[in-house]
Amino acid sequence: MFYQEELETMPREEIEKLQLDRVKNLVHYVYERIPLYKERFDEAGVSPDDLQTLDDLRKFPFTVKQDLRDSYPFGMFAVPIDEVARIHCSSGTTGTASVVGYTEHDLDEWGDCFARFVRAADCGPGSVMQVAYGYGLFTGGLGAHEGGQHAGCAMVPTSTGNTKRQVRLLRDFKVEVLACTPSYALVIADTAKAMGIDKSELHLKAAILGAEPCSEGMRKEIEQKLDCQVYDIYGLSEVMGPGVSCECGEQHGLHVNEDKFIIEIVDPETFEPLPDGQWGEVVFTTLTKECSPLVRYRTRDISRIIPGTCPCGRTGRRMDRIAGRTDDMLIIRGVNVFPVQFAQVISEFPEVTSYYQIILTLKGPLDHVELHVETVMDFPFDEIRRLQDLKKRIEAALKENLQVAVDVKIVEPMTIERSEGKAKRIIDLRGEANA
Ligand code: DLL
Repeated sequence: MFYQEELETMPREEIEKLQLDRVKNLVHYVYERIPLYKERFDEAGVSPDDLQTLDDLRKFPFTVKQDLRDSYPFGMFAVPIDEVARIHCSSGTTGTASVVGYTEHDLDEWGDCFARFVRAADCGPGSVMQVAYGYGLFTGGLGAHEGGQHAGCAMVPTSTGNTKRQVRLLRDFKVEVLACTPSYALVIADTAKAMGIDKSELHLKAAILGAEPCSEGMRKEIEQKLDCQVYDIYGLSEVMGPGVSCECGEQHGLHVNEDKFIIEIVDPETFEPLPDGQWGEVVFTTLTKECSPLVRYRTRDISRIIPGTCPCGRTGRRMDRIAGRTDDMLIIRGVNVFPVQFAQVISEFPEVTSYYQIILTLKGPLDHVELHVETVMDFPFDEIRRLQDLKKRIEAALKENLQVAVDVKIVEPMTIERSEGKAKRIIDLRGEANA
């Protein structure tokens, strides 16, 4: 099902023509309205008039998170405050937050972006949609809410928390579409089971999950436990919020809303653009945003463009699921690994749950990595031999798949912290040892 079929299935040449028209306007718009861009373009020796083809965008400098922080709070707003309808902040836990503003028009476009994927999940008028992302400065709650509303759903704004009530409402309201983080979806599924509510009592068709990585194993587990299809949705506050891209029913890559964003993949070290198919850092340029437009924003997320077209008919190119963030990458004895790769390995072991934590410490000059995994309820935790055997097998699988030596610690069921929002997977204690 489409929401804006003409835009979603627009032939490539037309999308590119639309992008070119819009990006030409954008570079003039930001040059005239945002001092930082004027300064940066002048420094780089480029003028808005230098943008004549889409490839010319490469001549323009990148924007990074620090630019937003340095402009705190409203230095990068392109409109006066009386035109701002809403303000969100990034979820960053350290440093100054980056502040993002939206005009009424920006909010409307955001709702459209998300609504396309509610419809892609075959939900719309007649569907009840429960939003268990946090409502507030985080863009998940209100972003999904507006998206569902645009798609015509009856909205249930539960926000996070009170998980038993979430489960009861899912059942009683015959909710068809759930929006939350993958880790919270799992908590909801496990809570339903603990409450004795069988998945057959729920009416879920779709779960639109994002804001954090979800391994294929975790997706399957959620689909199986909630008996619905899981759609991976991506976005980030700086660029808009959820709905920059999302999967369709094919579950093979996330269609970028290319009428509203230009995606580039660049080499994370040289920042040179990479061809389709190659993994690198994702960079976005916003094409229609009025309040907080961005030129070539470096996201630090790692993905690639999946070559080829999608059988669903959507022509927006697909980005692959996020493999990690450049700042999340662990270098373990010289080998680069992303936390989500651990998740993929442990999902092969039915004896353990999807909850895990990576503890980083220093042993002398070297990084030491401990992976905590939790056994499922019916695993005989008292049988030392079985525990040791399991530990050995997981360690061997990690060694084989990721080429890294990891110390696996198996912990009792329900001891790893549950998350209602983004799960905290990495505990880095290396700084503390130095302090
Ligand atoms: O997490 C927006 C969002 C809300 C997206 C709800 C999807 C659903 P931030 O808090 O600014 O915004 O965090 C953005 O989260 O750069 C990625 O590293 C990560 N992220 C978001 N979606 C995904 C995803 C929201 N589907 C940062 N898979 C991004 C993996 C994701 N990582």
